[in-house]
Amino acid sequence: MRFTTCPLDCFDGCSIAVNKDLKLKGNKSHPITQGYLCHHLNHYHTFERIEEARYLGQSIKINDALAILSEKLRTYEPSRTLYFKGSGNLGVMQGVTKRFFAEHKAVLASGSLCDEAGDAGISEGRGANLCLSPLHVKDAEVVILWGRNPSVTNSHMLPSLKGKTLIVIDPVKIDLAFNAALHIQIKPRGDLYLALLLCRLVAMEEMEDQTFLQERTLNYKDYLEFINGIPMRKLLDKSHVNLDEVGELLHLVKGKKVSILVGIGVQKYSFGHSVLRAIDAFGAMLGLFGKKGCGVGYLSNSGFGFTSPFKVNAKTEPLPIVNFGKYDLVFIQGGNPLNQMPCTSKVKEGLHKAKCVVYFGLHENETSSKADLVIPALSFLEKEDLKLSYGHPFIGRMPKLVDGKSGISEYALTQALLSSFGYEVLASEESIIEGVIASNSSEKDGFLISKTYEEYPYEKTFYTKSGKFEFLEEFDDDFDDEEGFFLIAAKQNKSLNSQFVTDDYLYVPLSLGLEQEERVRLTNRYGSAEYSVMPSDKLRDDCLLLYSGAKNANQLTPYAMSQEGNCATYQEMKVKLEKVQ
Ligand SMILES: Nc1nc2c(c(=O)[nH]1)N[C@H]1C(S)=C(S)[C@@H](COP(=O)(O)OP(=O)(O)OC[C@H]3O[C@@H](n4cnc5c(=O)[nH]c(N)nc54)[C@H](O)[C@@H]3O)O[C@H]1N2
Ligand SMILES: Nc1nc2c(c(=O)[nH]1)N[C@H]1C(S)=C(S)[C@@H](COP(=O)(O)OP(=O)(O)OC[C@H]3O[C@@H](n4cnc5c(=O)[nH]c(N)nc54)[C@H](O)[C@@H]3O)O[C@H]1N2
Ligand SMILES: [Mo]
Repeated sequence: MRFTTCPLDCFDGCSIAVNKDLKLKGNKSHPITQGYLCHHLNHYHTFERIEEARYLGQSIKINDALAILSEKLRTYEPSRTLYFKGSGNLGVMQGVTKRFFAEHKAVLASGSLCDEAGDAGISEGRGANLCLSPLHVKDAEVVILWGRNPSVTNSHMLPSLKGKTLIVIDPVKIDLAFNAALHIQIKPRGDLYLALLLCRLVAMEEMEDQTFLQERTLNYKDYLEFINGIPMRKLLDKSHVNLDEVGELLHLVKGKKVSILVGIGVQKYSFGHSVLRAIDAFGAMLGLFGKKGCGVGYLSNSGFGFTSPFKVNAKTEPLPIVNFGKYDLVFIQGGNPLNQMPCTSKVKEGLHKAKCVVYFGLHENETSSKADLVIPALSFLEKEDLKLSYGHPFIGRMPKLVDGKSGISEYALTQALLSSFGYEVLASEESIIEGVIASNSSEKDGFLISKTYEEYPYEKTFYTKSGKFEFLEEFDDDFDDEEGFFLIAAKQNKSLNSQFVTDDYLYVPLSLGLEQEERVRLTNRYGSAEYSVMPSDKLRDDCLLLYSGAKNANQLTPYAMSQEGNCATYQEMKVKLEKVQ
């Protein structure tokens, strides 16, 4: 039996036992994985891979693909070459390709389709974004799931939720809402206002942790003044909650060890950074940071404390709104922008205009089908890598376990390009990987763990300049809550974004009186598309839902990015619905 780590974009970063037939099993002795895996890994070998490289629709040898790539890189101006990386594989070594493109003076798409708006807010208040792992949450008495859906996106958190008082804040009645002591079915985009409302009430009820506020925070008085200036009516209307619910929430958390687990649901908006700062402020007023079983956890900065081996200086463009059409050569690695990026019509138009689109990935998808040059990647079992997880502090080795039949690793592709262009080549994979590990790890129960978590997160310090927690001082919200439905973007069990088994239904509230498979058209200023519907009793009457990876998931999402963090804002819009006759 040999061991590796899951490469997928997920909180869990599972430790996997692999037998000689390459069957994957959850590592029983790993404190997070506890012997079980998700649907994706249990069926990993059943998903079709790209077997051969191809150019203009014709199969070619991998070496010919590399020769064509080199030739294209020489043909087009480096300043008109774009490097774009998705999050299909979150291994540290995936970033190696950036080394070549930076050296070549190409433009790098930089920013996020995911969590960076929230991350920016957390970084402003706490100086660094650390995780609350399942081992930490195990010691909580109350857990608030705030725009996060662990039974789908973080199943290895579930054992730590057993027996806890659960509070769910989500516009959707997610599975865990059925086990919750309280479900606040909040209006989408209302979380900032709910968090400020909670802060107001904590102050009114004198529930603050005064010692924490005095010793560990910076500008609390100004913050109180700021929130007291916002009319109560506005806070209630914008979040669409009532005082009974909020009172119940405060009653449930009073004097308890509380972990607040926040997901990306709350921050898919222009002011996403402020939402996280407001939730953090609520946590700080209750004095939750740096203590056993307590805290506010989000998708953390997994690389915090480690040296990053592929840090480069390069010209960048904001990723969520990058205009592919401005470039001659577009190199896309580990992503499917034609399905996953916001505003599909813009992406389509841009990729159509670019002279040569290269797709470097594992599976066929919307983007590979439009690419001129397709280069198959090796799977995580076939190359050397290392995983730092955004949901727990364990470091996962990912040794090469088997030779790949086709495809090339990111390291080998980069090394080939660097030497073809006469640039300085890379150090060995082993030395890069060991260098990262050595920079910030220690051993715990036979596993490597980030040194940052030898104590409770923020136990000794915040990572801001002042060393203290800093409250938010303002926010900017000019969204026009026009007529129409909110369109929620969420994750589902059998897909990992557009990989594996996707679900194309548009979920609609029962109040619309639509039948399963009825066809409807959604329209807004960004686009229009048709869907088959699936009625659901889990939605608010003002919400529709499409899962990540659904066909046409991004026809209506904004060509825009967040105020901070260069992040996509998938839910900063509303849609109109009409039946298709
Ligand atoms: N099985 C599976 N696991 C995954 C993924 C996957 O595709 N499939 N994707 C991975 C990735 S890339 C990520 S980033 C993480 C994301 O992990 P999560 O953040 O847990 O995932 P989401 O489903 O995007 O959002 C969580 C919840 O936010 C709610 N929500 C939407 N809008 C709002 C709002 O305005 N306010 C509030 N309070 N809630 C809102 C949704 O209804 C949803 O239940 O999961 C990772 N894990
Ligand atoms: N409408 C809507 N849009 C969304 C979201 C949503 O919830 N709703 N979620 C957003 C979020 S949170 C995220 S993180 C993004 C994700 O968006 P993407 O980063 O585009 O993720 P995937 O759809 O998983 O596509 C990843 C691709 O990586 C390739 N791949 C896998 N492993 C490897 C490897 O080892 N090497 C290489 N070279 N390629 C590999 C696979 O072929 C796969 O097609 O989408 C965002 N877009
Ligand atoms: Mo994500």
